[in-house]
Amino acid sequence: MTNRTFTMIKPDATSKGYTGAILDRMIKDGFSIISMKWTKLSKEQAGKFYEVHKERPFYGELVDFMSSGPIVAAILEKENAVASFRELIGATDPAKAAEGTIRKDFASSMGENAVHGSDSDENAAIESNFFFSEIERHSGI
Ligand code: 3AN
Repeated sequence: MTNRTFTMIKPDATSKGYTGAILDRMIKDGFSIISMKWTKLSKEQAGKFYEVHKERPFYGELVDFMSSGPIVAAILEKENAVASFRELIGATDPAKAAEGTIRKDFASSMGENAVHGSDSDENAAIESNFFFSEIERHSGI
C-alpha cells in the first residue's frame, strides 16, 4: 500500500472555474499536495496517458476532451491514498456519485467528470511519472 495517488482536474472543471473549490475539497479531506502543475495536453499526450483505454468505444472522445483545455495535474499524499481519493471523487458517472463527492457536485457527465483519480498504486506511480520529474516527486515534507 502506498500513501500517494495521482489526480487531474479536467478541462470541464478548470473552464468552469471550479479548480479552487475542488482543491479545497482535497485538502479538507486530508490530502497533502506533493506536486502540482497547471498545463494543457496535446492530443498525442492525452492519447498516451489514456492508452489503457485504447480499445474502448469512448477513447477518441476522451482524448479530444482531455486535450481541449487546461488541466491541473497533482500528486497527493494521504494514508491509503488511492482508495480514499476514489471515495472522495465518487462514481465515474456523476448521476451515480454519492452525495458530498466531488463528481456529484462538479461533474456533468461520464466523459466530463471533473476529476481523474488513479485506480491502483501501480497506475498512481505510472501516471505520476508521466507528469512529474524525480525532483518534483520528492519524498514529502
Ligand atoms: P474512472 O475515471 O472513474 O476510473 P474509467 O477508468 O472507467 O473511470 O474511465 C476513464 C475515463 O474515461 C473516465 N474518467 C471518463 O472521463 C471516461 N469515460 C468512462 N466511461 C465513459 C463513457 N461511457 N463515455 C465517455 N467517457 C467515458
